Amino acid sequence: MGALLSVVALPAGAGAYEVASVADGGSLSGVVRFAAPPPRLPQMPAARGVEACDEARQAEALVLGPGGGVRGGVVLVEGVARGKKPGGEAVLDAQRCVFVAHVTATTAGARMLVKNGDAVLHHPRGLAGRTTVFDLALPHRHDTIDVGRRLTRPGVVRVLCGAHPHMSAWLVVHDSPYVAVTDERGAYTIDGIPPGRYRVTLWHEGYRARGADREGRPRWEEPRTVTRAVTIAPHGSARLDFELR
Ligand SMILES: [Cu+2]
Repeated sequence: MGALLSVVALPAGAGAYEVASVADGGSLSGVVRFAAPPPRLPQMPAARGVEACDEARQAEALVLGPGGGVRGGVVLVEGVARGKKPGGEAVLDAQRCVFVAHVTATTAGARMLVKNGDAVLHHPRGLAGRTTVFDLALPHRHDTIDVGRRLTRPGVVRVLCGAHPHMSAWLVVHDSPYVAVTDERGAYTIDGIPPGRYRVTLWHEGYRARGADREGRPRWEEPRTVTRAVTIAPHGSARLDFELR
């Protein structure tokens, strides 16, 4: 949390992000790969006596696709003060007692819906470090709350469920819309970037377990970050790959 906040913090004196047209924007794309034998992930604790929720599940801290592509990495282009409009609202759903998606990227102040897709009580809690950002009881299927107004600052929010200790997700809140989550192949694309030279950071939640807490949730290492520099030419297509190990 602290690490990413310092990485993505706006420079002193910079104002809030401003929407402006980007006539000559370029794109950045690449793949995040796991370049070592993957660690064994622990099982997540099962919730007791709740239908559809009571099976033990594999942790989602590291999900690899073909060729070692890492799903759920977040790529952030830093320091873009003016540029494209943030996209539509992001949605974090609870489906069959799993948060979908496990990792979501959003822009500070944008709509961010937290939903219950199940006919059981879910109780999503968002934590930025030790600060509770939201704490929602969603007792019914289709209950939906917009938490966008609570996500006004860049940073990383860990989402847990007060009813089901195996459920967890991450929201990465960026200071601009120039952010993407890698897909099942580990690939990402960010477009409409104003030409210039940027620092680009990969964030990943971390995947080495360090014991478990009282409810049986694995304790994980700190999130990983890797920062590189890239130049975006007018109408250009830049490529930037990352490796984790
Ligand atoms: Cu739940």
